[in-house]
Amino acid sequence: MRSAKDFFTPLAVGAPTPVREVPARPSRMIHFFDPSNEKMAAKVPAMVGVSDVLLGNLEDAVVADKKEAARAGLVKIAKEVDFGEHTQLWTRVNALDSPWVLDDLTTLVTEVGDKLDVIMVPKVQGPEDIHYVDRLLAQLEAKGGVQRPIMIHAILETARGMANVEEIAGASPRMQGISLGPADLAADRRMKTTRVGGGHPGYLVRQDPTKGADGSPDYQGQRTVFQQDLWHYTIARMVDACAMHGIFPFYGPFGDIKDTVACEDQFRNAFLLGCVGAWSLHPVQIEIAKRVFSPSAEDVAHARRVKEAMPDGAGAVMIDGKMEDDASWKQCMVILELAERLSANDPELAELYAK
Ligand code: 1VU
Ligand code: MG
Repeated sequence: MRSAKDFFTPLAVGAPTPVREVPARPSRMIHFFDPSNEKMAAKVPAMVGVSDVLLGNLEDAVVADKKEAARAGLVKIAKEVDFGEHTQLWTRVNALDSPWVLDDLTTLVTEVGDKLDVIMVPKVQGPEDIHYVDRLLAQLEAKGGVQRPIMIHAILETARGMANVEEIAGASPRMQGISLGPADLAADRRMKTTRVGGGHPGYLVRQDPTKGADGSPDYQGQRTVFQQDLWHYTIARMVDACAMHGIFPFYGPFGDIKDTVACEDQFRNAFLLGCVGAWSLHPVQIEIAKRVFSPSAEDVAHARRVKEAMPDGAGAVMIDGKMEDDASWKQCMVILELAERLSANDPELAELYAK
């Protein structure tokens, strides 16, 4: 890690100065599209203003003989589409050990660097991966005359990356956030699942047996089972690492596109634990993420009541039979800040929260 003294010094002469605070732009959904898929690419202009983030994916899900078409397609889209004030353009480049990533970074940064907000780097193993991309981006930004620093988003999808998550989060002032990549992580950990995110019916706890007529446990009797969350530990640890370094945590993909109910549950668990958004793989998931990662009108109204009752956030008051104090006031401020940030971009939410 660089010394504190030179942490914010550009890593190449002529590169833009790194930011001291990560831009907190609404990023409730990172919507993935394959720029080599003409149908998907054609839908991008209409998704501006609908999705907070549009991400041109170059990595997994794009087959090897489409890698160059995807890269070229993304350059074309970045040049031709006006993403406006409210939608960010991100990309996911190929993995650092792949033959494509150098061309991905070189082409994108020098040709459309000023249009790109964030570069998502997959399969990050440790801070050394971020240091490599950090220096390379600075060199390319200088070469391409890019005016503002492009941020880095790491995907947490290896056991080693997980073990190094705190160091990854703090590896560079370019770090914007981290996403949990449950499918690759499950494989790398040798978990015995075959899904892309979400729960598993086999991961459960079971109620104790009731007693039979003779007083002994009835092991074969009816017992309630509770499905547990496979991802709780991972998300919670990622959230702490991100919060500690002032960057943003995200849940990743939910592969069962038709199961919008379970997708909403997975997204909400992530939201409640501190994530700011999730990936959307299909247009149907954009609305789910928008709903889940925007605080509810009830929570916003409650937070306002607490703020009105304790304007300076000190002391203790009773509201609806519950004690509110400095700590619950701080939670309310988190909700209110998010509501204000989202309403600034979204008149419907502004109206909802004004009621
Ligand atoms: O109505 P049309 O035929 O004109 O269009 C289809 C389809 O092309 C379009 N569509 C999309 N448009 C923009 N962005 C998208 N992500 C997107 N997905 C589909 O919508 C219309 C209806 O589509 P559909 O319901 O018939 O769905 P398909 O069977 O065409 O596609 C489903 C999949 C899941 C294959 C598709 O949505 C997709 O490829 N999504 C992105 C997958 C991805 O990016 N995977 C990598 C990230 S996940 C990861 O790395 C770990 C597992
Ligand atoms: Mg992956």
